[in-house]
Order: sequence, then structure tokens, then C-alpha cells
Amino acid sequence: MNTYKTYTERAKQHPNACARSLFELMERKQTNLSVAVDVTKKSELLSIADAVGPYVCVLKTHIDIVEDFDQDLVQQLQALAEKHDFLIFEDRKFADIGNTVKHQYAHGVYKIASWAHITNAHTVPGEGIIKGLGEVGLPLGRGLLLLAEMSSKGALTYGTYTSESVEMARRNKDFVFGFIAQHKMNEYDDEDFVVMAPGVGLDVKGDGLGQQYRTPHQVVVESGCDVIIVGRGIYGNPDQVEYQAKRYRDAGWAAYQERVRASSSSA
Ligand code: S5P
Repeated sequence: MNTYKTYTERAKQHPNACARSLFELMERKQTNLSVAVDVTKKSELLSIADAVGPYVCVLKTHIDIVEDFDQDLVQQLQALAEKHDFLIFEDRKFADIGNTVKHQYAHGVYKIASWAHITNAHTVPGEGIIKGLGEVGLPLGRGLLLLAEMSSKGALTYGTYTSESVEMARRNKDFVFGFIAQHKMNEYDDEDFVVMAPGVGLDVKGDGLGQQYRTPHQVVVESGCDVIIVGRGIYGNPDQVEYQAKRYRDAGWAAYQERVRASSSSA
């Protein structure tokens, strides 16, 4: 089945509150861009977040790489999320048993669940990881993405691993609203998983460390993903952060519009 609804239509029908807010936000701001801000200084993270804020639906963090992390960083990120109207996604890639991830999500230095609207998890430990994270995240209205496919060369996330990950999502739709993946994952007419795709670049094909890049057109039109995640393509050159954010926002949105047009003309 290759028909694509608009984000607005999907917002109206989606059973998961986190997915509904995301779709509404994407349509309101006309963006399907998520920026991955993988920098190690608090001031740099905040200044990039402020510069890209107007162009993104989701700001993705790796909070544990920030050398001068403190609670004020979290408060300032939350203030920027309010100011620019974006969701915060902590790319924690949880990967342990349910009881351990529960603590990693709620406690410790970062207290991720208290500020990140979205987080993600590997499915390698089995479904207990979703149950553990859900005990913390569900009461707070948070959403979880499962890593069903990775963008890096030689990743083991394919075949049965991917299809079993989708089955886990199907059994936990109250909390899991989608995937980090490289392709659309829906198989049935009544399912609507959000796919956020990393490994997106307009100028280069890789990074020498296994990352593989595709264009927004390949990701959104050809592979049916919903959100493009772009890191170094946007913040790599400090003088071009806003210019690149706008460029990727425009490319991602044009690809989405093309997909919707193609779908409605073939319907
Ligand atoms: O399969 C994956 C999953 C993720 S979440 N491949 C990825 O690259 N990521 C993340 O996306 C990665 O951790 C980084 O934060 C971002 C890609 O960054 P870029 O600089 O290569 O665009």
C-alpha cells in the first residue's frame, strides 16, 4: 500500500498523543526537519538550538556528550522549545533490561524523562525494555521510538530483527509511536508508525566512520519516511547553521509535498 495521507489527516486519526502533537506541529510550522545537535559545549548546543529552532519540528540531543551539562541547560532547552515550538528528542538509545533502563530514563544526572518529549530504544534486549521505559514515560505523556534499522554501514538491524521490532511496536502502541529507520514500516491500512530517518545529507555520501547519507528526496519520497534527521550537514559549518537549516527544511518539505501529490493523483 503506497498511499500517503497528509500530516494533518494523520494528526486527526492517530491514537498516540505524542504522534498527534508531532503531526500537528509539523503542519503548523511546515517542517519535517529534525536537527541532531551533537556538540559538546552547553553554549554551542543552546546557540545552535536557537538558530535552527524556527525550522525544526524536533530538536535531537545526545545530552551525555555535553561536557558542562547542568540543570540550567535543560531549563534553557525547554524555554527554546516553547519559544520556537519544537519537541525535544533525547537520542539515548537505551539498550538494557527493563529495570535498568527505567532508572536510566528517570534518574541519574540527566533525568531524561523529565524533559525529553521523545526518546528511543534498541530492541535487542526484548520487549521488557519497552515495559520498563513505559512505566516512567507513559504517565508523563512521553513517546518512544524503536531503532528498527540503522543508517550505518554493516548494521545488523535487518530482516527478522527489523520485523520483530515492528511486532514489538504493534504490541505497545500506547507508548511506541514509531521508529528510527530507513523505510516506511506500516504494513496494514490501519497502522501509522512515524518513521524518523537519520543519515540525511545533500552534499556528501558518508563520513569515513560508517555513516551513510541519502537525500531528503530519497528518504521521504522513495522510502516513505516522515521526519529527516540532519546533524553535521547543518551545524558542520558554524557560519552556515541557519542557512543550512532553512535549506534542509525546504528540501524536506518539498519532498513531503511531492509525496502527498503523487499519492493523491494515484489514489
Ligand atoms: O541509525 C542511526 C540512528 C541514529 S539516531 N544513525 C544515526 O546517525 N543516528 C543519529 O543521527 C546519530 O546518533 C547522530 O546524532 C545523527 C546523525 O548525525 P549526522 O551528523 O551524521 O547527520
